Amino acid sequence: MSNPAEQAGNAGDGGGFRRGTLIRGIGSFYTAMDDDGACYTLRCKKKFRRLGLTPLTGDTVLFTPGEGEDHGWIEEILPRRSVCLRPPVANVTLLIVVLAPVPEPDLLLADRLISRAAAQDLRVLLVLNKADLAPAISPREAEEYRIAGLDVLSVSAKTGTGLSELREAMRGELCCFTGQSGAGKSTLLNALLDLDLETGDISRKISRGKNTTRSAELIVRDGLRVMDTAGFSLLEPERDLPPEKLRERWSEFRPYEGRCRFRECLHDREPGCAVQEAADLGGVGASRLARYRILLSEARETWRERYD
Ligand SMILES: Nc1nc2c(ncn2[C@@H]2O[C@H](COP(=O)(O)OP(=O)(O)O)[C@@H](O)[C@H]2O)c(=O)[nH]1
Ligand SMILES: [Mg+2]
Ligand SMILES: [Zn+2]
Repeated sequence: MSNPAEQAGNAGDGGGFRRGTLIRGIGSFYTAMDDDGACYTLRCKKKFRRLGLTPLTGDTVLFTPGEGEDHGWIEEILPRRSVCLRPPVANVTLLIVVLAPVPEPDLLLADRLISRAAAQDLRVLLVLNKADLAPAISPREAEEYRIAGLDVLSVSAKTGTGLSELREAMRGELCCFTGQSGAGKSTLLNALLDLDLETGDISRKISRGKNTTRSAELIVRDGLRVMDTAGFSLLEPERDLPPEKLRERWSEFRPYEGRCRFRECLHDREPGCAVQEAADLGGVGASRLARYRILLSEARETWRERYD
């Protein structure tokens, strides 16, 4: 059996190594926080470059602390639970997709994000912010997401409605907020973690350049762990996704897989499609299925053009 400590060659007392989570990296310097909240400045041993390994914010590492003013050393990077490339962060367990009545929700973007999360085996929480104004999506749309296995939570960063439930849902997870610009992610983080992130349109315009180049930072506060990932909304097409893999990411299709007339059915209007039948009867969300088909045709196109 390979438990992480043994893998690092320091079974027993830990071989003198300490264990921590990387909360930021600037240049070749990293900051690790241990379980007691103490922070250490570390550098990365050369062997990691040989192994092609770059430490990421969110990594659990074993390290040797520095003495006095000196920095310490990252000795081992423990196996990752998940890896995101944009921004580069490790070990996120819960993706929080924020929607709001304004700007008008882009459910195709939401489903794209949910699809990426499913590929990484991340849980997704759908947060409907600005409940003080109006519901972000219709009850029917919310039900479709529940059928897809997502938790859906109505909140208002402005009035505080639903924030204690949101905190509960975040406890024990390494969370990453995502969603359209203007949905209220920064306002929510400020309310949840007592932060002072810039919000609103004007400050966003001014600070955009700065924010998009800054690396992700892990905020640990009040028992919550959240990636502060300004500029996370960019999504590039996945060039290495075979179109027939996409359906595996729609968990509500699962009970019907294998029941279509054609074994290779992609649930794209083929005759005798069990997923289409389920959608007609309400067992699968019809608008989720419609958006799946849009993303499927996109995946087919990207796949065709992948060597261009
Ligand atoms: N009415 C209302 N406005 C909100 C709420 N949350 C955020 N906002 C406003 O929505 C705008 C965008 O918020 P911001 O946090 O910058 O969005 P971000 O781009 O997702 O980080 C700001 O003007 C906020 O004051 C809310 O719960 N209710
Ligand atoms: Mg923001
Ligand atoms: Zn089918």
